[in-house]
Amino acid sequence: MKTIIKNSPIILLFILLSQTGFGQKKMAEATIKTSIVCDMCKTTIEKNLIFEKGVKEVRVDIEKKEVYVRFRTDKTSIDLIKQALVKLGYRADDLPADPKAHAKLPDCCKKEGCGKD
Ligand SMILES: [Cu+2]
Repeated sequence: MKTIIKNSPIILLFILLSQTGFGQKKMAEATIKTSIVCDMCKTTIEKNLIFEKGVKEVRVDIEKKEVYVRFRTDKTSIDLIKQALVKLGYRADDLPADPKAHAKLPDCCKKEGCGKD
């Protein structure tokens, strides 16, 4: 009995933490409009964005010009992911591509507004 009373604040704390979702992997997903046109763009984004902290899944739809991401909300945010996309040289919703990063893209990705609009 003594130990139960002694431990009860800890048990209570655990119940409280589990209810507030502390320590749980909170996932979110988002679709970002971007400025891709070719397979190279798709590869660049998929290969790089997946290494961003907290990003669990990246899918690029060339036809729709969209990037789908699934990520942990305790590790990153949609804004950080958009910034990462901008730094890769692509537009992310209303954020324009980083000009320096865009200049470094493969030639095919600089044509016809690929990387721009
Ligand atoms: Cu491209």
